[in-house]
Amino acid sequence: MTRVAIIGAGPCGLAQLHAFVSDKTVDGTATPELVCYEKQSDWGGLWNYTWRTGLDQHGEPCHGSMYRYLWSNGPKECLEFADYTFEEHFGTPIGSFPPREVLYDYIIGRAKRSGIRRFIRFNHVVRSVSRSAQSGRFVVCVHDHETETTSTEEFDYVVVASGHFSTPNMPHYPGYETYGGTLIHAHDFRDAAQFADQNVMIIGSSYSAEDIASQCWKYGARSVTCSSRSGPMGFDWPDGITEKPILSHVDGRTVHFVDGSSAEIDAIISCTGYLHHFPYMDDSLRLVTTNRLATSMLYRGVVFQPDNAVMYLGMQDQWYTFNMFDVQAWYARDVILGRIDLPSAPEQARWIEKQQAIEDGIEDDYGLIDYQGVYTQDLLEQSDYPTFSTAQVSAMFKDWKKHKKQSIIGYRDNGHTSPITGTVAPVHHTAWVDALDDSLESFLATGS
Ligand code: NA7
Repeated sequence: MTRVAIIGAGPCGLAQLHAFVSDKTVDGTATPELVCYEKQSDWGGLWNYTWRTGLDQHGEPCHGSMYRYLWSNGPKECLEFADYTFEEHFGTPIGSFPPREVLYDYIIGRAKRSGIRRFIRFNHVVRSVSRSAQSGRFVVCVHDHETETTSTEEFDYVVVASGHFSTPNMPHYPGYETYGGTLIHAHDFRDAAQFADQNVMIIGSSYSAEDIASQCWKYGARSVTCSSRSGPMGFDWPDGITEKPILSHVDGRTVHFVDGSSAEIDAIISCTGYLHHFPYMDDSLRLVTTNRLATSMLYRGVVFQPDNAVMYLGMQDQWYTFNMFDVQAWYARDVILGRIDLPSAPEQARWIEKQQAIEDGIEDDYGLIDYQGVYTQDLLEQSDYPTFSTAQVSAMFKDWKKHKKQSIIGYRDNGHTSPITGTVAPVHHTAWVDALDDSLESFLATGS
Protein backbone atom coordinates (compact mmCIF):
# COMPACT_ATOMS: atom_id res chain seq x y z
CA MET A 1 0.00 0.00 0.00
CA THR A 2 1.25 3.47 -0.90
CA ARG A 3 1.96 5.47 2.24
CA VAL A 4 1.91 9.27 2.35
CA ALA A 5 3.36 11.29 5.23
CA ILE A 6 1.98 14.80 5.63
CA ILE A 7 3.98 17.07 7.90
CA GLY A 8 1.82 19.66 9.62
CA ALA A 9 -1.92 19.99 10.23
CA GLY A 10 -2.26 23.68 9.45
CA PRO A 11 -4.16 25.07 6.46
CA CYS A 12 -1.90 23.24 3.96
CA GLY A 13 -1.77 19.89 5.74
CA LEU A 14 -5.54 19.98 6.28
CA ALA A 15 -6.02 20.89 2.61
CA GLN A 16 -3.94 17.84 1.64
CA LEU A 17 -5.97 15.47 3.82
CA HIS A 18 -9.18 17.05 2.58
CA ALA A 19 -8.05 16.65 -1.04
CA PHE A 20 -7.62 12.91 -0.53
CA VAL A 21 -10.92 12.32 1.22
CA SER A 22 -12.72 14.48 -1.36
CA ASP A 23 -11.60 12.07 -4.04
CA LYS A 24 -14.36 9.64 -4.86
CA THR A 25 -11.92 6.78 -5.32
CA VAL A 26 -10.18 7.17 -1.98
CA ASP A 27 -11.86 6.69 1.36
CA GLY A 28 -8.79 7.05 3.55
CA THR A 29 -8.82 3.42 4.59
CA ALA A 30 -7.78 2.22 1.14
CA THR A 31 -4.77 3.29 -0.91
CA PRO A 32 -3.00 5.47 -0.09
CA GLU A 33 -2.52 5.34 3.63
CA LEU A 34 -2.28 8.84 5.07
CA VAL A 35 -0.39 9.81 8.21
CA CYS A 36 -0.27 13.45 9.23
CA TYR A 37 2.22 14.46 11.91
CA GLU A 38 1.39 17.56 13.91
CA LYS A 39 3.79 18.99 16.45
CA GLN A 40 1.11 20.89 18.36
CA SER A 41 -1.62 19.32 20.46
CA ASP A 42 -4.36 20.53 18.15
CA TRP A 43 -4.92 21.37 14.49
CA GLY A 44 -4.96 24.70 12.65
CA GLY A 45 -1.25 25.46 12.36
CA LEU A 46 -0.58 29.15 12.79
CA TRP A 47 -4.33 29.70 13.32
CA ASN A 48 -4.09 27.56 16.45
CA TYR A 49 -3.30 30.51 18.69
CA THR A 50 -0.97 30.07 21.61
CA TRP A 51 0.01 32.54 24.31
CA ARG A 52 3.37 30.79 24.52
CA THR A 53 6.54 32.19 23.02
CA GLY A 54 10.04 30.69 22.84
CA LEU A 55 9.72 27.03 23.67
CA ASP A 56 6.47 25.10 24.01
CA GLN A 57 5.49 22.79 26.86
CA HIS A 58 7.66 20.05 25.36
CA GLY A 59 10.73 22.21 24.87
CA GLU A 60 10.15 22.47 21.12
CA PRO A 61 10.39 25.85 19.37
CA CYS A 62 6.95 27.52 19.42
CA HIS A 63 5.68 27.32 15.89
CA GLY A 64 2.99 29.96 15.93
CA SER A 65 3.45 33.61 14.95
CA MET A 66 -0.22 34.40 15.49
CA TYR A 67 -1.18 37.32 17.73
CA ARG A 68 -4.18 37.86 19.86
CA TYR A 69 -5.92 40.68 18.03
CA LEU A 70 -5.07 39.62 14.48
CA TRP A 71 -7.86 40.22 11.98
CA SER A 72 -7.58 39.03 8.41
CA ASN A 73 -5.59 41.63 6.53
CA GLY A 74 -7.05 40.59 3.18
CA PRO A 75 -10.69 40.07 2.17
CA LYS A 76 -11.94 36.66 3.25
CA GLU A 77 -13.54 36.40 -0.18
CA CYS A 78 -10.03 36.15 -1.65
CA LEU A 79 -9.25 33.01 0.34
CA GLU A 80 -12.65 31.29 0.42
CA PHE A 81 -12.69 27.52 -0.11
CA ALA A 82 -14.51 26.81 -3.35
CA ASP A 83 -16.13 23.71 -1.81
CA TYR A 84 -17.08 25.21 1.56
CA THR A 85 -18.20 28.80 1.63
CA PHE A 86 -18.27 31.18 4.55
CA GLU A 87 -22.03 31.41 4.19
CA GLU A 88 -22.37 27.66 4.38
CA HIS A 89 -20.26 27.57 7.52
CA PHE A 90 -21.76 30.53 9.39
CA GLY A 91 -25.28 30.25 7.97
CA THR A 92 -25.33 33.95 7.17
CA PRO A 93 -23.20 36.54 5.38
CA ILE A 94 -20.44 37.94 7.57
CA GLY A 95 -17.95 40.82 7.24
CA SER A 96 -15.00 40.61 4.88
CA PHE A 97 -12.17 40.82 7.45
CA PRO A 98 -12.77 38.28 10.22
CA PRO A 99 -10.60 38.11 13.33
CA ARG A 100 -8.50 35.00 13.83
CA GLU A 101 -11.05 33.08 15.95
CA VAL A 102 -13.60 33.40 13.17
CA LEU A 103 -11.18 32.26 10.46
CA TYR A 104 -10.03 29.40 12.66
CA ASP A 105 -13.63 28.33 13.12
CA TYR A 106 -14.11 28.33 9.35
CA ILE A 107 -10.99 26.28 8.57
CA ILE A 108 -11.80 23.77 11.26
CA GLY A 109 -15.44 23.61 10.17
CA ARG A 110 -14.46 22.12 6.84
CA ALA A 111 -11.91 19.80 8.42
CA LYS A 112 -14.53 18.46 10.86
CA ARG A 113 -17.03 17.94 8.09
CA SER A 114 -14.58 15.94 6.03
CA GLY A 115 -13.63 13.79 9.02
CA ILE A 116 -9.88 14.09 8.60
CA ARG A 117 -8.87 14.33 12.23
CA ARG A 118 -8.44 10.56 12.35
CA PHE A 119 -5.34 10.80 10.16
CA ILE A 120 -3.51 13.21 12.47
CA ARG A 121 -1.03 12.20 15.13
CA PHE A 122 -0.83 15.15 17.50
CA ASN A 123 2.17 16.06 19.67
CA HIS A 124 4.33 14.29 17.09
CA VAL A 125 7.46 16.15 16.04
CA VAL A 126 9.18 15.02 12.85
CA ARG A 127 12.90 14.77 13.58
CA SER A 128 14.22 13.64 10.19
CA VAL A 129 13.18 12.63 6.71
CA SER A 130 15.63 10.81 4.45
CA ARG A 131 15.70 8.21 1.70
CA SER A 132 16.53 4.68 2.79
CA ALA A 133 19.41 3.22 0.78
CA GLN A 134 17.86 -0.24 1.27
CA SER A 135 14.19 0.22 0.47
CA GLY A 136 14.40 3.47 -1.51
CA ARG A 137 11.44 4.72 0.54
CA PHE A 138 11.41 7.70 2.86
CA VAL A 139 12.33 7.04 6.46
CA VAL A 140 10.50 9.45 8.71
CA CYS A 141 11.76 9.67 12.27
CA VAL A 142 9.21 11.07 14.68
CA HIS A 143 9.15 11.90 18.38
CA ASP A 144 5.85 11.32 20.15
CA HIS A 145 5.56 13.73 23.08
CA GLU A 146 2.62 11.79 24.54
CA THR A 147 4.75 8.70 25.18
CA GLU A 148 8.16 10.44 24.91
CA THR A 149 9.29 7.82 22.43
CA THR A 150 11.00 8.13 19.06
CA SER A 151 10.23 5.82 16.18
CA THR A 152 10.61 5.55 12.42
CA GLU A 153 8.20 4.63 9.67
CA GLU A 154 8.59 4.30 5.93
CA PHE A 155 6.61 6.20 3.33
CA ASP A 156 6.44 6.48 -0.44
CA TYR A 157 5.60 10.19 -0.53
CA VAL A 158 6.21 13.09 1.81
CA VAL A 159 4.14 16.27 1.77
CA VAL A 160 5.80 19.10 3.66
CA ALA A 161 3.15 21.43 5.04
CA SER A 162 4.90 22.93 8.04
CA GLY A 163 4.68 26.52 6.81
CA HIS A 164 7.31 29.19 6.38
CA PHE A 165 6.15 32.02 8.63
CA SER A 166 7.55 30.53 11.79
CA THR A 167 11.31 30.88 12.04
CA PRO A 168 12.23 34.56 12.52
CA ASN A 169 14.65 36.44 10.31
CA MET A 170 16.14 38.64 13.03
CA PRO A 171 18.79 41.08 11.77
CA HIS A 172 21.24 42.56 14.23
CA TYR A 173 21.79 46.31 14.64
CA PRO A 174 24.69 47.74 16.66
CA GLY A 175 23.75 48.41 20.25
CA TYR A 176 21.11 45.66 20.53
CA GLU A 177 23.33 43.94 23.11
CA THR A 178 22.76 46.74 25.61
CA TYR A 179 19.36 48.01 24.50
CA GLY A 180 17.35 48.97 27.58
CA GLY A 181 13.85 48.23 26.28
CA THR A 182 11.89 45.27 24.97
CA LEU A 183 13.36 43.74 21.81
CA ILE A 184 11.35 41.04 20.04
CA HIS A 185 10.60 39.65 16.61
CA ALA A 186 7.03 39.75 15.28
CA HIS A 187 7.00 35.95 15.78
CA ASP A 188 6.87 36.57 19.54
CA PHE A 189 4.37 39.45 19.41
CA ARG A 190 1.14 38.35 21.08
CA ASP A 191 -0.83 41.15 22.69
CA ALA A 192 -0.80 44.76 21.47
CA ALA A 193 -2.28 45.96 24.77
CA GLN A 194 1.07 45.13 26.37
CA PHE A 195 2.51 48.16 24.54
CA ALA A 196 -0.06 50.70 25.72
CA ASP A 197 1.55 54.00 26.74
CA GLN A 198 4.89 52.95 25.25
CA ASN A 199 6.95 54.39 22.44
CA VAL A 200 7.16 51.47 20.04
CA MET A 201 9.39 51.05 17.02
CA ILE A 202 8.60 48.67 14.17
CA ILE A 203 11.33 47.54 11.76
CA GLY A 204 10.20 46.50 8.27
CA SER A 205 7.69 47.71 5.71
CA SER A 206 5.66 44.65 4.82
CA TYR A 207 2.47 43.02 6.17
CA SER A 208 3.60 42.38 9.72
CA ALA A 209 5.01 45.90 9.97
CA GLU A 210 1.87 47.64 8.79
CA ASP A 211 -0.44 45.48 10.87
CA ILE A 212 1.54 45.42 14.12
CA ALA A 213 2.07 49.20 13.85
CA SER A 214 -1.69 49.64 13.42
CA GLN A 215 -2.41 47.20 16.26
CA CYS A 216 -0.11 48.93 18.72
CA TRP A 217 -1.62 52.30 17.83
CA LYS A 218 -5.15 50.92 18.19
CA TYR A 219 -4.46 49.46 21.62
CA GLY A 220 -2.96 52.63 23.03
CA ALA A 221 0.76 52.89 22.26
CA ARG A 222 1.98 56.45 22.94
CA SER A 223 3.80 56.55 19.61
CA VAL A 224 4.71 54.13 16.84
CA THR A 225 7.81 54.75 14.74
CA CYS A 226 8.22 52.60 11.62
CA SER A 227 11.78 52.16 10.38
CA SER A 228 12.40 50.68 6.95
CA ARG A 229 15.42 50.00 4.77
CA SER A 230 13.60 50.16 1.45
CA GLY A 231 11.50 53.27 1.78
CA PRO A 232 8.38 54.16 3.72
CA MET A 233 5.16 52.18 3.48
CA GLY A 234 3.60 55.48 2.46
CA PHE A 235 0.18 55.05 4.03
CA ASP A 236 -1.82 57.98 5.28
CA TRP A 237 -1.07 57.10 8.88
CA PRO A 238 -3.09 58.52 11.76
CA ASP A 239 -1.43 60.90 14.24
CA GLY A 240 0.85 58.83 16.41
CA ILE A 241 2.40 56.70 13.66
CA THR A 242 5.41 58.08 11.81
CA GLU A 243 7.87 56.63 9.33
CA LYS A 244 11.66 56.84 9.45
CA PRO A 245 14.48 55.42 7.38
CA ILE A 246 16.34 52.41 8.71
CA LEU A 247 18.06 52.63 12.07
CA SER A 248 21.85 52.81 12.16
CA HIS A 249 22.37 51.86 15.80
CA VAL A 250 20.92 51.85 19.28
CA ASP A 251 22.35 53.53 22.34
CA GLY A 252 20.57 52.72 25.60
CA ARG A 253 16.93 53.44 24.74
CA THR A 254 17.85 55.90 22.02
CA VAL A 255 17.46 54.64 18.47
CA HIS A 256 19.49 56.46 15.82
CA PHE A 257 18.40 56.50 12.20
CA VAL A 258 20.57 56.80 9.10
CA ASP A 259 19.26 60.32 8.39
CA GLY A 260 20.83 61.50 11.67
CA SER A 261 17.57 61.74 13.60
CA SER A 262 16.87 59.75 16.75
CA ALA A 263 14.00 58.71 19.01
CA GLU A 264 13.52 57.37 22.53
CA ILE A 265 12.01 53.90 22.13
CA ASP A 266 10.63 51.56 24.82
CA ALA A 267 10.07 48.54 22.60
CA ILE A 268 11.46 47.41 19.24
CA ILE A 269 9.41 44.91 17.26
CA SER A 270 11.40 43.47 14.38
CA CYS A 271 8.88 42.76 11.59
CA THR A 272 11.66 41.50 9.37
CA GLY A 273 10.14 38.37 7.92
CA TYR A 274 10.76 34.66 8.21
CA LEU A 275 13.15 31.96 7.01
CA HIS A 276 12.20 28.85 5.09
CA HIS A 277 13.44 26.40 7.67
CA PHE A 278 13.12 22.63 7.39
CA PRO A 279 15.77 21.26 9.75
CA TYR A 280 14.20 17.80 9.68
CA MET A 281 14.60 17.34 5.93
CA ASP A 282 17.71 15.58 4.67
CA ASP A 283 20.04 17.92 2.77
CA SER A 284 19.04 16.31 -0.51
CA LEU A 285 15.33 16.84 0.18
CA ARG A 286 15.37 20.31 1.72
CA LEU A 287 13.72 23.24 -0.03
CA VAL A 288 16.03 26.23 -0.22
CA THR A 289 14.35 29.37 -1.45
CA THR A 290 13.75 32.99 -0.65
CA ASN A 291 10.24 34.19 0.09
CA ARG A 292 8.97 34.75 -3.44
CA LEU A 293 6.05 33.87 -5.67
CA ALA A 294 7.98 31.64 -8.08
CA THR A 295 9.64 29.43 -5.52
CA SER A 296 12.99 27.86 -6.28
CA MET A 297 13.17 24.07 -6.64
CA LEU A 298 9.41 23.49 -6.93
CA TYR A 299 7.86 22.42 -10.21
CA ARG A 300 4.42 24.01 -10.46
CA GLY A 301 5.23 25.49 -7.08
CA VAL A 302 4.51 22.10 -5.47
CA VAL A 303 6.67 19.19 -6.63
CA PHE A 304 10.26 19.15 -5.35
CA GLN A 305 12.22 19.11 -8.57
CA PRO A 306 15.23 17.08 -7.34
CA ASP A 307 12.94 14.33 -5.94
CA ASN A 308 9.38 14.25 -7.27
CA ALA A 309 8.08 12.11 -4.41
CA VAL A 310 8.37 15.12 -2.11
CA MET A 311 5.77 17.90 -2.27
CA TYR A 312 5.91 21.26 -0.56
CA LEU A 313 2.65 23.16 -0.04
CA GLY A 314 2.19 26.88 0.55
CA MET A 315 5.85 27.76 0.28
CA GLN A 316 5.30 30.86 -1.86
CA ASP A 317 5.03 34.40 -0.66
CA GLN A 318 1.33 34.89 -0.61
CA TRP A 319 -1.45 37.04 -1.91
CA TYR A 320 -3.56 33.94 -2.49
CA THR A 321 -3.72 31.63 0.51
CA PHE A 322 -6.31 28.98 1.44
CA ASN A 323 -7.74 28.51 -2.04
CA MET A 324 -4.23 28.34 -3.53
CA PHE A 325 -3.27 25.75 -0.88
CA ASP A 326 -6.32 23.76 -1.95
CA VAL A 327 -5.43 23.69 -5.63
CA GLN A 328 -1.85 22.79 -4.71
CA ALA A 329 -3.11 19.97 -2.49
CA TRP A 330 -5.39 18.68 -5.25
CA TYR A 331 -2.45 18.80 -7.66
CA ALA A 332 -0.15 17.00 -5.20
CA ARG A 333 -2.83 14.36 -4.64
CA ASP A 334 -3.15 13.74 -8.36
CA VAL A 335 0.62 13.48 -8.77
CA ILE A 336 0.68 10.93 -5.95
CA LEU A 337 -2.22 9.02 -7.48
CA GLY A 338 -0.38 8.90 -10.80
CA ARG A 339 -2.93 11.00 -12.67
CA ILE A 340 -0.48 13.71 -13.66
CA ASP A 341 2.50 12.93 -15.83
CA LEU A 342 5.41 15.05 -14.74
CA PRO A 343 7.89 16.22 -17.38
CA SER A 344 11.58 15.33 -17.23
CA ALA A 345 13.82 16.88 -14.57
CA PRO A 346 15.43 19.35 -17.04
CA GLU A 347 12.01 20.42 -18.28
CA GLN A 348 10.88 20.98 -14.70
CA ALA A 349 14.01 23.06 -14.06
CA ARG A 350 13.27 25.14 -17.17
CA TRP A 351 9.70 25.72 -15.99
CA ILE A 352 10.99 27.03 -12.64
CA GLU A 353 13.58 29.22 -14.34
CA LYS A 354 10.98 30.67 -16.68
CA GLN A 355 8.57 31.44 -13.84
CA GLN A 356 11.29 33.19 -11.88
CA ALA A 357 12.22 35.28 -14.91
CA ILE A 358 8.57 36.26 -15.35
CA GLU A 359 8.27 37.22 -11.68
CA ASP A 360 11.52 39.17 -11.78
CA GLY A 361 10.21 41.18 -14.72
CA ILE A 362 7.06 42.29 -12.90
CA GLU A 363 7.22 45.87 -11.74
CA ASP A 364 4.46 46.36 -9.23
CA ASP A 365 2.15 44.63 -6.78
CA TYR A 366 -0.73 44.62 -9.24
CA GLY A 367 1.41 42.59 -11.63
CA LEU A 368 2.43 40.24 -8.82
CA ILE A 369 -1.20 39.70 -7.85
CA ASP A 370 -2.01 38.83 -11.46
CA TYR A 371 0.98 36.50 -11.57
CA GLN A 372 -0.24 34.51 -8.56
CA GLY A 373 -3.78 34.51 -9.97
CA VAL A 374 -2.55 33.00 -13.25
CA TYR A 375 -0.44 30.48 -11.34
CA THR A 376 -3.45 29.44 -9.25
CA GLN A 377 -5.69 29.26 -12.32
CA ASP A 378 -3.16 27.07 -14.08
CA LEU A 379 -3.21 24.54 -11.23
CA LEU A 380 -6.96 24.82 -10.90
CA GLU A 381 -7.37 23.63 -14.47
CA GLN A 382 -5.31 20.52 -13.80
CA SER A 383 -7.52 18.88 -11.18
CA ASP A 384 -11.19 18.54 -10.29
CA TYR A 385 -11.04 21.18 -7.54
CA PRO A 386 -14.29 23.15 -7.90
CA THR A 387 -13.66 26.09 -10.15
CA PHE A 388 -13.72 29.71 -9.03
CA SER A 389 -12.82 32.96 -10.76
CA THR A 390 -9.21 33.85 -10.11
CA ALA A 391 -9.79 36.92 -12.32
CA GLN A 392 -12.41 38.07 -9.81
CA VAL A 393 -10.15 37.31 -6.86
CA SER A 394 -7.21 39.18 -8.38
CA ALA A 395 -9.46 42.17 -9.13
CA MET A 396 -10.61 42.09 -5.50
CA PHE A 397 -7.02 42.13 -4.25
CA LYS A 398 -6.43 45.24 -6.35
CA ASP A 399 -9.52 46.97 -4.90
CA TRP A 400 -8.28 46.02 -1.44
CA LYS A 401 -4.89 47.58 -2.14
CA LYS A 402 -6.62 50.79 -3.20
CA HIS A 403 -8.71 50.77 -0.03
CA LYS A 404 -5.52 50.44 2.00
CA LYS A 405 -4.02 53.41 0.22
CA GLN A 406 -7.16 55.39 1.00
CA SER A 407 -7.14 54.38 4.68
CA ILE A 408 -4.80 51.90 6.29
CA ILE A 409 -6.88 52.10 9.46
CA GLY A 410 -10.25 51.93 7.69
CA TYR A 411 -9.80 49.44 4.83
CA ARG A 412 -11.39 46.65 6.83
CA ASP A 413 -14.63 48.60 6.93
CA ASN A 414 -15.47 47.53 3.38
CA GLY A 415 -17.48 44.57 2.14
CA HIS A 416 -16.31 42.41 -0.77
CA THR A 417 -18.13 40.00 -3.07
CA SER A 418 -17.76 36.24 -2.76
CA PRO A 419 -16.47 34.72 -6.01
CA ILE A 420 -18.30 31.52 -5.06
CA THR A 421 -21.74 32.67 -3.89
CA GLY A 422 -21.88 36.21 -5.30
CA THR A 423 -22.89 37.51 -1.86
CA VAL A 424 -21.70 40.99 -0.99
CA ALA A 425 -20.36 40.97 2.56
CA PRO A 426 -22.06 43.30 5.00
CA VAL A 427 -19.91 46.06 6.43
CA HIS A 428 -19.01 44.95 9.94
CA HIS A 429 -21.18 46.41 12.70
CA THR A 430 -18.22 48.18 14.33
CA ALA A 431 -15.38 50.01 12.61
CA TRP A 432 -12.14 48.06 13.02
CA VAL A 433 -10.55 50.92 14.91
CA ASP A 434 -13.29 50.79 17.56
CA ALA A 435 -13.65 47.01 17.71
CA LEU A 436 -11.46 46.19 20.69
CA ASP A 437 -13.28 42.92 21.39
CA ASP A 438 -12.30 40.58 18.57
CA SER A 439 -14.00 37.45 19.90
CA LEU A 440 -16.03 35.25 17.58
CA GLU A 441 -19.20 36.08 19.52
CA SER A 442 -18.64 39.80 19.17
CA PHE A 443 -17.81 39.57 15.47
CA LEU A 444 -20.83 37.44 14.66
CA ALA A 445 -23.23 39.54 16.73
CA THR A 446 -25.60 41.39 14.45
CA GLY A 447 -24.71 44.82 15.79
CA SER A 448 -25.26 47.04 18.77
P1 NA7 B 1 7.81 39.84 4.74
O1 NA7 B 1 6.62 40.12 3.90
O2 NA7 B 1 8.77 38.83 4.29
O3 NA7 B 1 8.56 41.22 4.96
C1 NA7 B 1 9.78 41.32 5.64
C2 NA7 B 1 10.12 42.77 5.88
O4 NA7 B 1 11.32 42.81 6.64
C3 NA7 B 1 10.37 43.56 4.61
O5 NA7 B 1 9.83 44.86 4.76
C4 NA7 B 1 11.89 43.62 4.55
O6 NA7 B 1 12.39 44.74 3.92
C5 NA7 B 1 12.24 43.69 6.01
N1 NA7 B 1 13.59 43.24 6.30
C6 NA7 B 1 14.15 42.03 6.06
N2 NA7 B 1 15.43 42.00 6.48
C7 NA7 B 1 15.69 43.22 6.99
C8 NA7 B 1 16.82 43.83 7.56
N3 NA7 B 1 17.97 43.15 7.67
N4 NA7 B 1 16.75 45.10 7.98
C9 NA7 B 1 15.60 45.79 7.83
N5 NA7 B 1 14.47 45.29 7.29
C10 NA7 B 1 14.52 44.02 6.88
O7 NA7 B 1 7.36 39.41 6.21
P2 NA7 B 1 6.07 39.81 7.04
O8 NA7 B 1 6.25 39.21 8.38
O9 NA7 B 1 5.79 41.26 6.94
O10 NA7 B 1 4.90 39.10 6.30
C11 NA7 B 1 4.86 37.69 6.33
C12 NA7 B 1 3.61 37.22 5.71
O11 NA7 B 1 2.53 37.47 6.59
C13 NA7 B 1 3.22 37.86 4.42
O12 NA7 B 1 3.74 37.26 3.30
C14 NA7 B 1 1.73 37.74 4.42
O13 NA7 B 1 1.33 36.54 3.86
C15 NA7 B 1 1.36 37.76 5.86
P3 NA7 B 1 12.73 44.77 2.34
O14 NA7 B 1 11.44 45.04 1.68
O15 NA7 B 1 13.33 43.43 2.01
O16 NA7 B 1 13.70 45.88 2.24
